Amino acid sequence: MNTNEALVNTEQKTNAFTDFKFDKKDTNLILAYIIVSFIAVFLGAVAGLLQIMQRSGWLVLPSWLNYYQLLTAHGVLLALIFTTFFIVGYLFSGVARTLDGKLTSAARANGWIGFYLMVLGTIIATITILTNDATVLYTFYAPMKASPWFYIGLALVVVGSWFGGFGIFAAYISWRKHHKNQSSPLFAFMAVATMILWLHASLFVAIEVVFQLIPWSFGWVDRINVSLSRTLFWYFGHALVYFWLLPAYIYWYVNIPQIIGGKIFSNSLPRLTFILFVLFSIPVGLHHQLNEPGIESFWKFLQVVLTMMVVIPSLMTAFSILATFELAGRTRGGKGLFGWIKKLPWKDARFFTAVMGILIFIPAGAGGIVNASYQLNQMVHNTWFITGHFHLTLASTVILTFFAISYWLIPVLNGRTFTKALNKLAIVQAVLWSIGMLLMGGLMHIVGLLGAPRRTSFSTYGDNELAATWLSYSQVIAVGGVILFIAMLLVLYIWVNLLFFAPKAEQTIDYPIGVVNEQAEHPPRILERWTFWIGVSIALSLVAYLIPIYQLIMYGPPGSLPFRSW
Ligand code: HAS
Ligand code: CU
Repeated sequence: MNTNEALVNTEQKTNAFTDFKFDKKDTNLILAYIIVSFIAVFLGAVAGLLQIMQRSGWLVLPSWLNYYQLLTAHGVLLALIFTTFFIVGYLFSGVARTLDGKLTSAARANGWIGFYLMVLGTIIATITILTNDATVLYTFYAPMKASPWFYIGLALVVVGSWFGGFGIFAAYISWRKHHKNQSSPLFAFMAVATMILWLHASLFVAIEVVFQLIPWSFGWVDRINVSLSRTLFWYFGHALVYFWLLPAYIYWYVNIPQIIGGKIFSNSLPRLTFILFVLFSIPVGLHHQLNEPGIESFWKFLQVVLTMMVVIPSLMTAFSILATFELAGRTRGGKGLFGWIKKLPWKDARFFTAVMGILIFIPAGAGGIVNASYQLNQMVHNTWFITGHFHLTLASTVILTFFAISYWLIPVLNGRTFTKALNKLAIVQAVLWSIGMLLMGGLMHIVGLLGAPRRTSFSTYGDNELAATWLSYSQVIAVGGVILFIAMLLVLYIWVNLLFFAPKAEQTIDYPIGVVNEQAEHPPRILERWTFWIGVSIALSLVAYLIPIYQLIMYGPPGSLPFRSW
């Protein structure tokens, strides 16, 4: 079959549900994931507030609680638990909506198995953090050691999320069977790509946890190959950041066009960007280890080059969403070079909140390129610059987008209205969140350049002069943290209202799925040949990782025991 052959475009058809309503069984599953994510984000935010106040000298923690414990809770609950629950819930919702309007029973069953495994894992891991038996931060770097139950808890979360992925694949495969020769709806395509990326990457953290950390923490083996464990972690860890980002991109590409009365600009370009992420998100993890011994600089440099490749799909995204916004603004009557900007629905929190995230991504992404530059990394590695970087990416761009999603997703699921009053509050929330993050994340970049270390509790460093400058920045950073916490309380208020108290809507609320621009070309068939792309992804990862991992296992870096003694 000709690989360039065009497929029938289904986007138009799937948009034809005017009176779309979720099956109750799907609603329950999706809501379960979303509600747990809300609980996690709130608890994580409490830990964040306390720790930034401690680090800035505003607060002395009671003897039963310490800074690193809070930092672990903050990282695990936000970066791992909140994100994964929210993402799986959101992906299920869009897959159900675009693939014939409901999930298959196999998809649902996998969804529930995944949910219970993840909840169980979360409870176990959280208990070990609270009892101070797992104060190892969210990256759980060896040789810091946690209770084995912490690793078991996290393993359950990862395996649970795989079932979420299997559920999405099940729905997709069944749809493909019944719709031969059609390209899948964009949302479903992107959800599948995201889950392929996730399965590939998280397999390697599972290997680290199961074969290294669990045996070592139970005391079955005495020693651990530290460099190998970190390398396996980052094999997973960089792709993890795209596992957070891609669902936000799905929202920008697929849902926002409908919300702003525009059209999806192209049906092929977004697919190509997601394929590029599947290929290039993984063979780049060494950019987190540029300053670590035991890995030859050739491999580090190769992965730096590949990191620059993974920037390309984000630049393509910048181009495409700008085009989508401009087309929408012009359809709404915007004239002149910039007149269309004014015509965008700035007062709609579902748009505004996400756009705040999109705008913050411009400096945030630029910071990422600084981190990835081999030489500059020496300047910023292990400083607060990096903490600033991921508060502008994950904690601004991604989270603001997730807030925006929640404002229509809950109403679609439970039939309550996102009232004008709630919408106004949400706009205030987005403004406060952005100010708080820019103060906190922005200044962390600056003070990081002055040398302030990351992952460090309050210290005056023996009244050192330089440290005193860091401390003066910390005061403003902590103000940012307090503003953020207020914004967190606002969004919590909005969620509780949307879940329980907002008035029931009189009509069904439609799930926004954009229509593809009529002039857009049909996507080429090759983009949907998953086995081919998975093969290329594995091949690229082998090129980037096979030899460095082989060397770590056979010879071991200086100071660490290899698997085979020499
Ligand atoms: Fe990163 C460390 C490099 C993106 C998260 N990153 C981290 C850590 C986290 C993280 C959590 O190379 C810390 C891990 C730890 O604990 O140690 N990062 C990059 C690069 C990118 C990047 C090159 N990071 C992210 C994203 C994250 C994230 C996204 C979370 C979601 N990062 C690094 C490196 C390190 C690192 C090193 C290790 C540092 C060290 O030494 O430890 C790129 O993907 C960024 C590409 C993005 C862009 C921006 C595109 C802009 C767009 C918006 C356009 C807006 C328009 C305006 C057009 C180039 C799409 C619209 C118009 C209107 C009118 C509204
Ligand atoms: Cu990275």
